[in-house]
Amino acid sequence: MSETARLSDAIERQRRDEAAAHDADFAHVATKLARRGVDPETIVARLSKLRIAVPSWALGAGGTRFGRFTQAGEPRDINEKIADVAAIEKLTRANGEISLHIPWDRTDDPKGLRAYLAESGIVCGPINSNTFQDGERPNDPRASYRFGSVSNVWDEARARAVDHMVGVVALGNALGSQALTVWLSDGTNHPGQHSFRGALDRTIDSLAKVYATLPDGWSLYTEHKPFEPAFYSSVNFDWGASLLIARSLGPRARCLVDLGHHLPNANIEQIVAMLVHEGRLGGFHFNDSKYGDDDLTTGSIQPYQLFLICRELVDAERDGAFAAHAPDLMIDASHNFKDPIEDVLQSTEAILIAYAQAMTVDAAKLDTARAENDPAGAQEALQDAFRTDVRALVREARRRKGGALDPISAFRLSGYRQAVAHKRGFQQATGL
Ligand SMILES: [Mn+2]
Repeated sequence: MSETARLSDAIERQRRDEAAAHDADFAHVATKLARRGVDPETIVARLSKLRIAVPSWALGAGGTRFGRFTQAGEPRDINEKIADVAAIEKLTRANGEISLHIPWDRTDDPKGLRAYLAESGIVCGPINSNTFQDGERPNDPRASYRFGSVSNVWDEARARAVDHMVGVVALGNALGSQALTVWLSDGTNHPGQHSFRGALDRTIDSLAKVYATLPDGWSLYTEHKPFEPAFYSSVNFDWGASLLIARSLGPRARCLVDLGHHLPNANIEQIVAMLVHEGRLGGFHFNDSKYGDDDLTTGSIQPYQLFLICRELVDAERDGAFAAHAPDLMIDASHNFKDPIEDVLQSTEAILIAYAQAMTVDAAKLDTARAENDPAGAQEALQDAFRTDVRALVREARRRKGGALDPISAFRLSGYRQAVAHKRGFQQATGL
């Protein structure tokens, strides 16, 4: 039996066996929400339109600088990565998009890759340019990214980084993508190493050259991060720097929020609200963290923070703030112990649940509490929604689109991993 047939079979079996329990759960939550004046059908309809991109680099096991443990059946090339995304999409009906990373996913045959994407029912989401992993260039040290890429004081390194990004835009365009995500490792380890203002100027100047080549309909996302790999200063270190860069480039430059790219206790939902306010929220890299850029499963550590972020999105959508550009939703995680597909399924489920919960907030109650300066009332409105078990709404949205009621158990039931492990063995994909 093919892997696709295995998945279909497991999805069907599960839908049959769990139909009665699901129907009862759905009726229960629908009744509860009706009492709050919330229409469950509106939520199901909205959930069924959400699309969460899977990063190509999250389909193999991640690792740390202390080592990496390969798992059986990891994808060996870009086609096998796309096959895994298609499997995830079959289960969830919410992940029909892949985010590529160049050069990890470099191809000499963009036409063939585009055809394979189309055949697999997967679209090419925002594409990432990597200007942080070139190693040394013994014959051309001034073109190395060792001391930065677009912010480097040496012209050769900046030109090389700009050329790479322009090439990534061209490749992305050939594949049907509409956005370039720029995360820079540029920064310093030592006070005084470079001029903060000079580095910002050079960064804006370089990125302007990339921005000028963006095809129609494209966006450029700037992704901030406070530290790592630079441990004293990063050039694009927070949402303020990211917004400065985006504003300097033009209206199609927007800021991308990676949840793990903040100092501990940063109020990320407020950062999201500020970027919405400025019309510059480009998209998200969803993950979760305890200490730093931990890249853990979305919603596994701070589900309330995820809910509060989604509430800002629901609020912004209600106010028409996304008329010009709706943020791209992407997962950016790395898992050292879990099956990578199961991790993506869990992250997707967490985002859908948080989004559904955010939609169940009694908006009138919250508005009244704010108008009356009633913080306890505001908390009640939010936490009443956060504590509502909305999983049946998420399952119903998936059921109507032909997906699995419970993606992880259907995935396990299908034997997909064992089947691909038999073919792929223990080979490591490129990437993290
Ligand atoms: Mn990221």
